[in-house]
Amino acid sequence: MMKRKSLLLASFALTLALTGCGSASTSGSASSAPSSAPSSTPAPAASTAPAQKAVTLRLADNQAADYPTVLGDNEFAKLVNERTNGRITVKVYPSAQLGDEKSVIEQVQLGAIDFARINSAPLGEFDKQIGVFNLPYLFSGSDQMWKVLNGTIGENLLKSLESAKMEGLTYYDSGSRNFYNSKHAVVHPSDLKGLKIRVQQSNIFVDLVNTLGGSATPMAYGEVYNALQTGVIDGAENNWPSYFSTNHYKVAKYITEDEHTRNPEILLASQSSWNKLSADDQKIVMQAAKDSQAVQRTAWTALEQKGKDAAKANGNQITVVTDFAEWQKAVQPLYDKYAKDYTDVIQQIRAVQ
Ligand code: GTR
Repeated sequence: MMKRKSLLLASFALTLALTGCGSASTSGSASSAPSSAPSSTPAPAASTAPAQKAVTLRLADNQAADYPTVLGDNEFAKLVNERTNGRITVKVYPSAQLGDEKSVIEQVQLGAIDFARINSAPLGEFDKQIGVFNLPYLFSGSDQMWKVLNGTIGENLLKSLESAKMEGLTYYDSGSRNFYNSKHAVVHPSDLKGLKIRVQQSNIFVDLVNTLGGSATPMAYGEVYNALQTGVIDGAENNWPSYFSTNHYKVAKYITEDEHTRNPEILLASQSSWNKLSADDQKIVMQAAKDSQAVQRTAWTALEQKGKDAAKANGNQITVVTDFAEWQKAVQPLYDKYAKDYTDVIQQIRAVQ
């Protein structure tokens, strides 16, 4: 009796798997949405196996359609499609169409969104280890950062996202972040005193601005332009491409190249969607993500220059920092508070030359 029952159950499960109706996920109700459910068909055994079902997976990005990260996403989608002979389609949704970053992370955790390109700053609220990127002046420069990101340390940090139900695929460039405002030039850290500065939804960034004497206001990216324009905030902080492409440079004309953080962008998958892919498809997707990095980085370098040129042409006042020591000293309280969580990884990062 028992035996018969378990046989029946086994054959039911097999039918589900073969028709693609089963769900390998244990974690989210939302994973049943047809557009986000990848095929869970096991690797077919030659001729008797049915063809694997075609699936469309969704990728969220909060940047505009022509922004470097979205160009990277598109390259990733193209490579996945080509390398699966059209079986897996990745549909890219730019411009925060699927929600702001915090809400996209939550949807990814539930399996309602399959892929996302997210900045590492808000991700740090969900996965403590990845939060190491929020420490100011962590890297000595762009080249050193890329050695770290594309080496073992970077790979381990991508892996750490598994503890937050995500699968890190690759990094995209995000340059360095700088303060800008509509009031006056910021030459020294103390010039930030009294300025109301928008930050990402990240506690350490709140601490950063408050430590420097400003008043931090966490806010979703899409709301910043209006808040600057109406004077709800005095300033914000971001890299050159974002300052330019959002038109913040038109309403906050004082920018200081203090380069306080380098928060890489991360292309990631929902663990629930990931687990439904066959091992072969996981390999294809992972490699496509890594291969898409080059396109993103080339577009990045071009837009950094374009952004600077546009700010100059607009008559913006650009303060170039030559003495980073005073900025590093000013942010020391953040190390006193947070570095103990990251002692080993900070040491490893700094050892990379
Ligand atoms: C950008 C990043 C976005 C978002 C934004 C922000 O540099 O690409 O994903 O995090 O910063 O400041 O909210």
